[in-house]
Amino acid sequence: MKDILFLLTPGFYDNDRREFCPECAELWGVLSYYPALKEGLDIRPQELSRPREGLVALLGAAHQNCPTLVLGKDVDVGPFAKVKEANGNRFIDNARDIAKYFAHRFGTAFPRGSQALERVK
Ligand SMILES: N[C@@H](CCC(=O)N[C@@H](CS)C(=O)NCC(=O)O)C(=O)O
Repeated sequence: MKDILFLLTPGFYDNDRREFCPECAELWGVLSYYPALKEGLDIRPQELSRPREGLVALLGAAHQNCPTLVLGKDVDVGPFAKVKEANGNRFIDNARDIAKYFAHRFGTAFPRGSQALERVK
C-alpha cells in the first residue's frame, strides 16, 4: 500500500469567499517542486465539507484534518516526523512533518529548520 495523502483542493467556498488551506498549499507546493513524489503516493484531493469519508474510514471521525498522510504498513518513518496512530494506522497530520518524512523516505529536500526528534521508547 502506498502512503495516502489527503489534501484540500484550493479555491473552496467558505466565509463568503473563496479560500485555500495554507498547510495544504505547502504540500501542493512540495509536490510541484518534486513531481516524482506523485508516483510514490496515493493522493486523494478532498472537499472542505465533512465527513471526509476516506479519512474517516482509515482513522475514524476524530481525525479529519487536512493535510494528513496515512502511512503504508511497514514504512520506515525515520527520525524527523511526529507520527500518530488511530484504528491501527499510523499517520502524520501536519504539513511540515509530512515534508520532513518525504525528505527521509524519498530524498527530497528538507524543510529548513528540520531536526531529528528524540524518540523515547
Ligand atoms: N496542523 C495542521 C493544520 C492544518 C489545518 O488547520 N487544516 C484545516 C484546513 S485549512 C483542516 O483540515 N481543519 C479541519 C477541518 O476542516 O475539518 C498543519 O499544520 O498542517
